[in-house]
Amino acid sequence: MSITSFFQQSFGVLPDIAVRNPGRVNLIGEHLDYNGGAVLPFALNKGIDLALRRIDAEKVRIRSDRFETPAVFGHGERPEGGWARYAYFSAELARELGWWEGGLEIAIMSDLDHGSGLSSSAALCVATLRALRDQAGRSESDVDIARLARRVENELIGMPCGIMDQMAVAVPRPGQALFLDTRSLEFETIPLPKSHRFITIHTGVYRELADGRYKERKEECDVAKAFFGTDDLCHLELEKVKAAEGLSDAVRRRTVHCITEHKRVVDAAAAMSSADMTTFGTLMNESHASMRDDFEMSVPGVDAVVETCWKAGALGARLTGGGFGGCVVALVEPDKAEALVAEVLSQQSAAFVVDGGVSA
Ligand code: GAF
Repeated sequence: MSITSFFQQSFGVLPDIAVRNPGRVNLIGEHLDYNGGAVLPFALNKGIDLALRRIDAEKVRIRSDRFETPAVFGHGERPEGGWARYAYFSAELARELGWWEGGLEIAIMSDLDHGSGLSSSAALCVATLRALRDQAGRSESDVDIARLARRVENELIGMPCGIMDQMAVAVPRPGQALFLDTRSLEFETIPLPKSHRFITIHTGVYRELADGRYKERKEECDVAKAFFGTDDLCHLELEKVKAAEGLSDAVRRRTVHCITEHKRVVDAAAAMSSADMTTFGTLMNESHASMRDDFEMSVPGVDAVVETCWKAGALGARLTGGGFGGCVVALVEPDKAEALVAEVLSQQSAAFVVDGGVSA
């Protein structure tokens, strides 16, 4: 069913506007987007469709094809849970900015599983803001939209994330990677190579405690920032960090990850631009080791999937996203893809493929 038909089925009229927004997978550069580093996510073919219409009643009514019960909010509410609050808070921020008044009907269709680590929440915030921007005929850029979507997460949802996910779902087209400097928001888009496939596999390890542990890592990075007197851990000198006295071992290792991971991202973007996918894969593997040992954001179930990918002939495989569960992304030659997937699924009964990695 199209999003327009779903809207009509839900609310009995046609929408004013409909938009589609992709999800993302990060290829390399984890937990760098609040530490001054570069990241390299790509936009998926899967995503969120959203349609909306302005109404007179001062209500925001939201329907999703994923949930039976519609959500209805008045203005100024602070819902503490639930999928619909991402769209609601984004709409409320846009209302405070003067983009619309009255009420809204919003319909959402998604082929991104919520909680699968493909940035469904960033995609929902960006889609809502984009639809409201376009409907109001405003001139904010996609980068402005990404900044606002991050404000929704930080200020209204209470998730202290960086800006990678919002930029990754707002800027590149599906099949493009985004080489992003998270300090300046300067970016370059790089087409994914046609010669290889990036396969995204959910490990079956769900990230129930992820938000708490994400915050814990962020706080450790804040300790390092205070210690070194900088907001930018990624550009510190490695030797200076290793030799610094008075820093706890854990905080030192978090900082080491930021420095080495940032360099890997820069090298990986260069490798992808020059079609050197062997080097790219090696950097992915080194990234996983750094996330496992220095940033300590992996868990045994994730390591097991990554190791199975390595054994099954992946050029590279690593945890992707916020960590403590979620997805693994593997780089493979197309003729090895099927066997790799079969091997992972036979070893890990809870794992499943979320994106088969059709090249650009
Ligand atoms: C989550 C966050 F939302 C991002 O900002 C980023 O920090 C990522 O984890 C880790 O790289 O997706």
